[in-house]
Amino acid sequence: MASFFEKQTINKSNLLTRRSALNAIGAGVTASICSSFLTSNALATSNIPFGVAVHLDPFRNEPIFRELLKQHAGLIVPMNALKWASLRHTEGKFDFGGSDEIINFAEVNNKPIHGHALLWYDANPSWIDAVTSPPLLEKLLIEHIETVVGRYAGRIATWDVVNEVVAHDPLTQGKWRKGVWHNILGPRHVEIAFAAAAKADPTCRLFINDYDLEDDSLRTEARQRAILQIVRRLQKKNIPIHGVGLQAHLYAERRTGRDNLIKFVRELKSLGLEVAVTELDVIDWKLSADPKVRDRAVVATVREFLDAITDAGSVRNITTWGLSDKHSWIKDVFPRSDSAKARPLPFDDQWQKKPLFDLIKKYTK
Ligand code: 9MR
Repeated sequence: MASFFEKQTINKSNLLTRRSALNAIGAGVTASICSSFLTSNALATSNIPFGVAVHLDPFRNEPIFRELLKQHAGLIVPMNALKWASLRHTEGKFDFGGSDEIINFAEVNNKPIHGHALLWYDANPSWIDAVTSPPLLEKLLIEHIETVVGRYAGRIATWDVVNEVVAHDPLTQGKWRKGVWHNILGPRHVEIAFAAAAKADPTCRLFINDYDLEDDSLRTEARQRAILQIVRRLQKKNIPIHGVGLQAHLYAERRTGRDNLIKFVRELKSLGLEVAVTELDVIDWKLSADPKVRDRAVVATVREFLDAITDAGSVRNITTWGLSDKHSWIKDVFPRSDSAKARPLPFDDQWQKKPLFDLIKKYTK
């Protein structure tokens, strides 16, 4: 996704000491420094489900993936199968083939399901991106949400109702993400989507989901503020919203903005919201090639983040965006300059456990 390439340039300077320490870890000095970031609170929080986003191709074609899901996943998220691009190839028809496969598997294996996503600026069929009439787009959005949420009502426990509606950089681009929904419907698109989802399944927990809410930049603080404004506005209008999903596509070269993050999460909780980690993985494109060095740096990055988020209060689930490096989006969107393979996820490309898996198991049940 192009926006992920936009670079973060503004960092606070007051965390240089910790940043230097972690840079040293990234350079392969030792992982032991990281243990100072561990808190007993984090490690005692072992009732958090470990969620896994499921990509349809390996789910269908690699039996080991289904086995590992049965063994380890405490929550299943269809990675792409519930997006408009998968469900709505043509205007008149819904194609639930892929989503049904994953959801049936989750149900047979007693795994709760998180739905992703009812509204996103990306992964839309071209016919929806071409709509220019506000009443028509509103009608199509409501019909879509009623049909999709209605089909899985009582079966999908939580939904990402809106995904990435905040601009990549609100400091320079304004608050909202540009795309068909905002361009045609304005800020109301968020209210329309939440109201429709609540009506279609009043028992479902409804989330707003976004990325870059975790690091220590001014841009991230602006993104956090934008999310808080959206939440407050929905609440003021009595439109249900129950949670915020932090995607947590973490960059190994960035640091968690621990203080900002804790403040942000506590503010959300004071508004009555839940917080979930929804798309965890680590972008390792700038780390040295040595897999051991990289795995240590990936663990350090995730540990710093999970310590902060679990210290801030309860977390609904911790979900990784896939299970094996083999099928991660990171290698395509953040290609390395050498020939080494990206290692963003808990299992390697041979489906072998990596140190990241052991770390995540310390925080999850
Ligand atoms: O990982 C997903 C990839 O397989 C899809 O091709 C892509 C477009 O549908 O979406 C990726 O998932 C994105 C998620 O839906 C929202 N946050 C960013 C994820 C990575 O781009």
